[in-house]
Amino acid sequence: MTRLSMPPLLDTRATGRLSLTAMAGSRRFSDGPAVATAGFNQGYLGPTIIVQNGDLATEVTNRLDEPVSAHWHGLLVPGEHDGGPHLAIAPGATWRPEMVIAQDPATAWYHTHIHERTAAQVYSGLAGVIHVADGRDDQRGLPAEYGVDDLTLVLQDRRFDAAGRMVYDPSMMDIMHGFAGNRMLVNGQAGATAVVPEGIVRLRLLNGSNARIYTLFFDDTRLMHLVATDGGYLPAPLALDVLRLAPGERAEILVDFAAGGAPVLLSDPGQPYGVLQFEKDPTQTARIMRLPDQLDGAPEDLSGNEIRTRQVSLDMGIGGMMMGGGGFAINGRPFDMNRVDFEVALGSVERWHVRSTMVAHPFHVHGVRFRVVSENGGPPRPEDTGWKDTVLVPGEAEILTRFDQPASRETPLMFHCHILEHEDAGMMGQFTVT
Ligand SMILES: [Cu+2]
Repeated sequence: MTRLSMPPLLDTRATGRLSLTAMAGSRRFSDGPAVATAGFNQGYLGPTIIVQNGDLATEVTNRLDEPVSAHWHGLLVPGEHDGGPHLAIAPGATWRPEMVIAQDPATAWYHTHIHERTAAQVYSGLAGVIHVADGRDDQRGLPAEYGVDDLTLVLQDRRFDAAGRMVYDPSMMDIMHGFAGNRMLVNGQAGATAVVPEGIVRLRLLNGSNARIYTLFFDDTRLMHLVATDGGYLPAPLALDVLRLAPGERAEILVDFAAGGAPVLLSDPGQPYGVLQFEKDPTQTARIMRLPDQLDGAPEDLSGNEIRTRQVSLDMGIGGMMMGGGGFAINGRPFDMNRVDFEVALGSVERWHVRSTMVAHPFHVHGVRFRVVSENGGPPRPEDTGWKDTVLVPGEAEILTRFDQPASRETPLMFHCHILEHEDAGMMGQFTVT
């Protein structure tokens, strides 16, 4: 049995400083030959960064031979610190945003975001997890010991060829559907087992896949108690037997391992496949033995405060094709670095009506957290009832958000499909906040 390991911790709380270096690596996944990879501060993926509210003096150095960026997906920071495609770091250069963190505790993440290169670069390993912590999880009754009862799990499917080599060679069909793998990696490891104490364990799940949507469940039907969505805690744990997680989304769940055997986390109830095997360590006493009754207060209800409604059509195929480009577009227009699509008033609340074409697209907005007010005309799924920054739009969804982070024409904020092949092909737009 190979024990699943966590990404190394990079705790910024004592220093207020964050230093990352994008670098090339080489890695063998299970028994295959070594392949070229990339990572932050290591050869594949990056450390788990812990931040708290306050100043964060950041430097990101690029030691690769092509431009990369560091987008903080889920951090509420202005456009000039967001790390989107306008903030490319040239080979050999260092980017130094003086950031201020001011938000509720959450599981966020970071990844490169260079237009037309995001899919390949993230696939190669340029991604990692961020914990925004406020030091109050003991009071909430939440497990918080990293790698012991608080596991960070980066879910990524990867494609391996017959020789066991990890490959990224998207065909036209792969771009249409998003690039899917034939093997699951968790924290960059294939076939590893997560060892847990016999009690309540917190799983911070990140869907860091390019395109795969997971519908997670346990083989022994044990429940997953959702405690946090992308942007923060729910008011109270929400018991789920299945949990859907689209690319870019995070979910924090509590799982009770006190009773029963060694469960397997699976995906897709119709055609199940294994995501992660668990094993209990009976010598380890769990710190938390019961679920908390309450977490933080209810997320703010923004309804009635919106000053305008916008339509966002996620176009592909015929609809997008008529407007030129490869058919991938938003509101008929493929992404253009030099075009600002929306101008939003700083501090205002807007309702965005988002519509998917052809397939369900995961929709992400930078620099905000939003509430989902409806999905296909009905109430949102349980997974979408908290603060979100990415939501899977099966047909249509309405979101409400307040725009509190400024963004200029030089460094606007992005909104896009988080199927990375779609994003790179043009299903992205940008907005200013002034
Ligand atoms: Cu898409």
